[in-house]
Amino acid sequence: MHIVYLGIGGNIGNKQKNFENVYQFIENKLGRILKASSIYETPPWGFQSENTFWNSVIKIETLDLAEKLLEKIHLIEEQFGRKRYNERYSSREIDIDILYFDDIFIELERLIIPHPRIHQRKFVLVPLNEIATDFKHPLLRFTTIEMLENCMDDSIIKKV
Ligand code: PH2
Ligand code: MG
Ligand code: MG
Repeated sequence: MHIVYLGIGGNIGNKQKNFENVYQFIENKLGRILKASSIYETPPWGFQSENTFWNSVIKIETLDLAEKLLEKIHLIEEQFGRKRYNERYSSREIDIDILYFDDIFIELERLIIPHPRIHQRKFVLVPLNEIATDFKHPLLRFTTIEMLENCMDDSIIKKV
């Protein structure tokens, strides 16, 4: 079994309904959810949009290897109506990002683990800190709480 932390986000469509459904999709297709953070309302990070995000972080166990997991994640995102565009960031119904996969390090063209921007984003660190405060980033060697305390992101993050 592999232990994986996933970041979940979405800022368009029916966020309430999408978040109600996405956990069941994850359990059916990816693996058992061991922990789930609260859901937070967060301002768009890195791009402009009128639509605020909902974000959460979960911990799952899975038998899949990372690339297989990513393929399955893309299928789930598509089922929520997600379209992929060329822009760097755009609004989306559901985005599922692999934050950590055990304590491995992968750098492929379309998949980098640990996710390269965990430490810059409060919308990841705040929910991650709820379920994995002492987890040590395998490359940066900082725990979640240490990264949160040093994070320059001034976004206002509040529980839904
Ligand atoms: N995801 C992004 C870019 N910006 N901002 C927030 N608040 N939440 C996100 O999930 C998010 C974002 C790229 O995936
Ligand atoms: Mg993302
Ligand atoms: Mg993504």
